[in-house]
Amino acid sequence: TVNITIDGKKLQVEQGITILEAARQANIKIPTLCFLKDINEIGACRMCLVEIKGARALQASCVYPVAEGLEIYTQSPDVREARKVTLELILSNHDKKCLTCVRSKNCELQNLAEELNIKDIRFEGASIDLPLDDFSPSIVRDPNKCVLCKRCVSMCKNIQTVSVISAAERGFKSTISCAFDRSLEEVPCTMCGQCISVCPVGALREKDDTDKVWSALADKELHVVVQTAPAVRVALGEEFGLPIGTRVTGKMAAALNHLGFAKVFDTDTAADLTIMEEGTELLNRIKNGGKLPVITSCSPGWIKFCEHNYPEFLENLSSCKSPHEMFGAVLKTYYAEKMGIDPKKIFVVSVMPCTAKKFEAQRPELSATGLPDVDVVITTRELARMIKEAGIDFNNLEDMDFDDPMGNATGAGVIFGATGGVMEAALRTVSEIVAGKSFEDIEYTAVRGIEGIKEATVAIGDMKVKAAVANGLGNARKLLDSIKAGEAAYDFVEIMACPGGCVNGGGQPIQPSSVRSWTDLRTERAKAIYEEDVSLPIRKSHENPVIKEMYDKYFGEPGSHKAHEILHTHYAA
Ligand code: HC0
Ligand code: SF4
Repeated sequence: TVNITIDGKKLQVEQGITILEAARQANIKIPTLCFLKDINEIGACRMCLVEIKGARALQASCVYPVAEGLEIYTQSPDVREARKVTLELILSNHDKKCLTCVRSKNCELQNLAEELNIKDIRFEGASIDLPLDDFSPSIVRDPNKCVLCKRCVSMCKNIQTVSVISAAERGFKSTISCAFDRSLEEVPCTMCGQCISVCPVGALREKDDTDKVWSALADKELHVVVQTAPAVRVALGEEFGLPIGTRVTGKMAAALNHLGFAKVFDTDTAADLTIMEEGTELLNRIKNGGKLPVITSCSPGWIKFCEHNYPEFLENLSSCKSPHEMFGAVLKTYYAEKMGIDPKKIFVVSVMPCTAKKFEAQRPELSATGLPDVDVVITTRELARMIKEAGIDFNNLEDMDFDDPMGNATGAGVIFGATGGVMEAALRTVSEIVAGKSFEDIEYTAVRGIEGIKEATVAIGDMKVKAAVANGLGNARKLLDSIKAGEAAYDFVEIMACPGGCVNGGGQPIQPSSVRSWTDLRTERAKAIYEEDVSLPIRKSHENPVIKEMYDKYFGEPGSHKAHEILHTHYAA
């Protein structure tokens, strides 16, 4: 430890931490804008300046390490004035249309202006007037709101290793953009939306598709059904001020019911179906010398990353559609028949923690009936906006259940939302199918947690199945490179594009740096996912009565011809 003083307060702090962190431990708040722990620690924006006794100039506290005897001042007149000037300069050419900004009230710039008590902007900034990039089905970039913090650049480059956005220097017109001023639609963006999650302002946002949902709901001819992904229920509450990691499954179902959906279904049910199909596929490939490892195909950001960067692995992908796409296909076939509804009249809305799912839903490969399997995808954030727009008092809603006849999913379905969950759900089922008996010990903790790459060797009958799980595209890249180099070999690999899996998807509620730098959103939300797993009466996909009935009455066996026609697809290079 080292001894320092901050604003006269004597402190003993760990060596190696930054002044910002030391101040935080002492409950002294230093404002920041570009800083995001572990992702963007570059000291670029100069908001976090502090005065250090004996130092020649003010220093950026987010990158300045503590040292024995440092005397630090966070509120001296020089510091206060420097911060205000910096902020006013940023505000002077910012497109300040806060009233209609999607990030209003959740904007780090707006909050800073309030916290620093900015009453007037002393500088006349040249206003930037650059075109919006809204050609991507998932992501909208508004350069006029960009504060050049570079968090998105770092996320895309260092964490996701995609590197499609970077800083372009053009004097005062510096921007963050894609090479040659292309649209995100024209570069190998995976649509993961992780750049949105770290944007402090409204410069990056999802393509808002709520109007499409409202119009469908207003159309009396349509049977509008909704399904919700596993990870939405453990994050939606954050939009209504509930603590991170609060489960709101019942309130979410109630809110969707109030919004007027004919049926409220759970994507988890289709996750159970995916396990039946993917588990069967895995066993077949192992037995029949098929392509190994089988790699999961449910994360559309990962699929797109694979197509652009690792086309040699496309044959390894499971042929299963992702659960929500399977559900869409089931709703327009099995369910349509069962309920006597014309599939053309069924409108499927998916609520997903993911921006890439918007892109996925438009893929021509995902159509079992000639119609798109899923009609519209909205994110967790968009659902929250619809709930607010409808005037629903979310926090006081009485819990409701998902609707019959597709209502009950298992614990295996819900854990899909956290990294390692698809793997664990598959292992729960495959092990029992092979053994022909049921096991008590179903928690595969080796594949849980936020570590980037996890490995496990699992005995299944007399086989030893080698499994690996990667979350975040940078980790996926590492794993694939090691497989390519022959340094590692697996039978089954789970890849999720987002760090932590879907709980931390690019469509989830956005927490400011002041929260997410110090609280691990991935862990807190995943905890809630595993709580829900334990709370459910059935925790193995193959025991789900809804799924059993679907096979009995419609598909026959997992992997049947009919199952292949409806539930599987093929991503070609
Ligand atoms: Fe996921 Fe899914 S678990 S991708 O992470 O597999 O988005 O939550 O809905 O489809 O079920 C996201 C989450 C899903 C799908 C499921 C899978
Ligand atoms: Fe990069 Fe993902 Fe953002 Fe695309 S969506 S620019 S891949 S971080």
